Amino acid sequence: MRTGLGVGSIRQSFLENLFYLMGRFPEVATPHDLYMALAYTVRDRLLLRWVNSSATYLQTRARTVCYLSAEFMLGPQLGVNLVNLGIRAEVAEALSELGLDLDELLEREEEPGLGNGGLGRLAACYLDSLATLQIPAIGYGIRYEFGIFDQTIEDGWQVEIADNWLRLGNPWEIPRPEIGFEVGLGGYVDHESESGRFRAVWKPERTVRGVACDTPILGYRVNTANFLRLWRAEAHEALDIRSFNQGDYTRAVEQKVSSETISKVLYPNDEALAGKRLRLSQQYFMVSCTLRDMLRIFQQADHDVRGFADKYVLQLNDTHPSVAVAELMRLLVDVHDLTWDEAWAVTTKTFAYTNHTLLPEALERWPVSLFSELLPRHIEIIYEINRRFLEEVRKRFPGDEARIRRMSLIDESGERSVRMAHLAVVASFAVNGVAALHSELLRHDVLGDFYEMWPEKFLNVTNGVTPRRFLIEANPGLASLLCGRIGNNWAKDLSELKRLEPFEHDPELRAAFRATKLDNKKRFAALLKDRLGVVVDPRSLFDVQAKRIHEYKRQHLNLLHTITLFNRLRRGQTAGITPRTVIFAGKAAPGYRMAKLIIRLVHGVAEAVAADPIARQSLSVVFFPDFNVKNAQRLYPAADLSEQISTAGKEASGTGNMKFMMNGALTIGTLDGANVEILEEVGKESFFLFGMTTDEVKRRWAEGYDPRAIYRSDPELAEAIDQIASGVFSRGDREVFAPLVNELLGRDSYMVLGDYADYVRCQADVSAAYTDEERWTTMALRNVARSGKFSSDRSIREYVEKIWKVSTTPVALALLPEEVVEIDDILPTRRPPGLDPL
Ligand code: NBG
Repeated sequence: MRTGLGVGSIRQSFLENLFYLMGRFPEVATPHDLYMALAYTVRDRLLLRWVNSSATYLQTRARTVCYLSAEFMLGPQLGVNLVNLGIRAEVAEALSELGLDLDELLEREEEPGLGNGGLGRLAACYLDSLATLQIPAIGYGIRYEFGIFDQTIEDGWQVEIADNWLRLGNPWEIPRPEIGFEVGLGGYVDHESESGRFRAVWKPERTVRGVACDTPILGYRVNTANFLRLWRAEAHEALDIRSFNQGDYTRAVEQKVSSETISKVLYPNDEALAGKRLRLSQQYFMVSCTLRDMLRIFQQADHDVRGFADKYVLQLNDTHPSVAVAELMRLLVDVHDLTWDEAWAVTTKTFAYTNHTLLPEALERWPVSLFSELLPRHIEIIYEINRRFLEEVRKRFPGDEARIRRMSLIDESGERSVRMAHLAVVASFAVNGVAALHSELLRHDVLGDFYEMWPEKFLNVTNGVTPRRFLIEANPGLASLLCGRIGNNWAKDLSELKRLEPFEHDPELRAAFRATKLDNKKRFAALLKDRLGVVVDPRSLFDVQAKRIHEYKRQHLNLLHTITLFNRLRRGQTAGITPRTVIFAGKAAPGYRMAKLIIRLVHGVAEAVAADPIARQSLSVVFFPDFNVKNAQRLYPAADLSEQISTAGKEASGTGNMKFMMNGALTIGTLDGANVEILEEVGKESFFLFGMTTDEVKRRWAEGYDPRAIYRSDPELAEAIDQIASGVFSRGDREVFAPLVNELLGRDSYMVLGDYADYVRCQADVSAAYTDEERWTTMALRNVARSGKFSSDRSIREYVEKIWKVSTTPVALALLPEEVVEIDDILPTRRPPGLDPL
């Protein structure tokens, strides 16, 4: 049978799919054919669960979470689906009976990298947890034809390669060509009066069609399969026949191409996006399709849209989808004929907003001119929301015009712009940060005025990550060690990992734990050798910084320490230095010059260290290119030390820190983001803490921070910076790193020099601890045992309780494929005939 979970049934399905879907027989099949046949085999089993989930949701009319996000960094699907279905061993056996190797097929998968970093990966972890916790949910986003670029390195510089992830087809996706919406852009608004009632009619200049592409998302060992619905842009018609008839074929083709451009490419972050018309078009495109799809599904059972917020809660993942506020108002007022007040009541019960950044330059703003040109009706709506909102502010705080200017949805200083975060806060019933410290800073700094006005709206939900992908799939060695000791309940309830603590001193466990880590390190070392030709010592301390390259994350602070070690080794000051492999991984935004320079410097330092016969005995520096989900799964399990060294107050949460911790790495970090909570869980003895606190950072700025004075007073620091400036790491070229040196000695916006001395001090503690194998083992074990809080299951439970108020809706496999033919079986009897399915 096509959905059976036994070895025989899997083997049979695999061969059938190879034959019927790929048109191959085993002897001539390519590795890609084999991968596809296997993916379809697994997908068949997901579909059974998906159909049953949809049926259950329809029947129970379940309240549903819609997670709206411009990014979902899903990563490869085959492996996690095997883990979640619980058939990895069966599949491996079925394949081996055919002479095939599961691991080789897993390697073939191109990952959907539809995100930049933490924010997009968080959305993917949350989908996994929502399904695992059996919560009815839909993820909504954009199906970018090109996701985040692939990174290669040439002469130490990052070179971006287009991520053509769909080239070989995507077996996980089910296109739904009949679920689609025309999305308007540009044009003007007619104001008509219809039997005494004012009515705005938007006459868009052009329309683009958004078509649904669905990916099933299965929970861990449950029957719940939710889905991610991504919108793909299509030209309105294949070709504009009128232009064609007039002989202007090229114009017709151009229009088709420009419409389809909307979902063409994911924007890399950290670039100046404010003026990018295409980016705003993407955001609106995603939002309009999503809201209309939700209304469509809603109206299958209910006719009064005033009840919309009872059926749905819509979580805004950062401000990227926040134009949804204006779009929902437009749909309710202009299309569904609600009054403004009725529509606003629905809107403010529907939305909740998560903020993911404190960096002022990352808070989205759109020039009013661009906004009005692209979305003329929406700017009117935003002005009206603003007018009513500011009236309320004036009532609460009479005479405080400075406050009005600060809080307005429109920034009037300089070029007028729409403040998307303010729009999101005003319309949402809940606003949350992503770690305790971050939420606190939102309340008192970034959104302080709003907190004063509506303290009850503000809350915290600390981020989490899915242990299914980042522990079970990524680190099978550690996972099976854990199962041997404490059973396997932790996979669903990660707080159970603390049951490991009573065994902390058990020599057998400790030895096995160390052996697993060494094994992972050896495997990673082999990968480095294979890919980069670099040889590293698996017994050395694997000191890893893996995340987007950004000045606030301070990869250059790590480099200054590395250079310091290099200099000490060359001088023969070897006392207390433990052999180390310093590993960097991460992408720089293509337009972010300083970040690219930092990558160049990593390579320069790596080269200098490798060339030095003394230093290279105890130090090596590696840049591991193309950090994506697949590579991340290889790297976390091999790490001993996790670098979380952002300037305090800059990193909203971090989630890599949690993935490292789960895999038994110790953190060296500042009191920033979720590091604060990691420290709270593991205690000072199992965490390497250094650096200024948020308050100290503020105070130092206020006192007049002077990086040059620090440079002058610290000879080792001065030596390192002088070497960078004088070409030691650039084969004598004194120009190339000048911008970096000038920034550090000039403004030093992220206080790299201010934290240098304490960081170097702390790294010496790390070396000492690593030399003491028993001490290190205790610390590392404790990190694993206390990582339970950082499961995304815990985060999702908090969202459910504090914000979403949705219920668990278990799914039974009541419908088996042959019965599904009777479509009536899965439809609620109340449902009028002829309506679209979910
Ligand atoms: C990022 C933060 C991280 C955080 C993730 C997920 C953005 C805008 N923010 O610290 O920088 O872990 O969001 O919340 O990408």
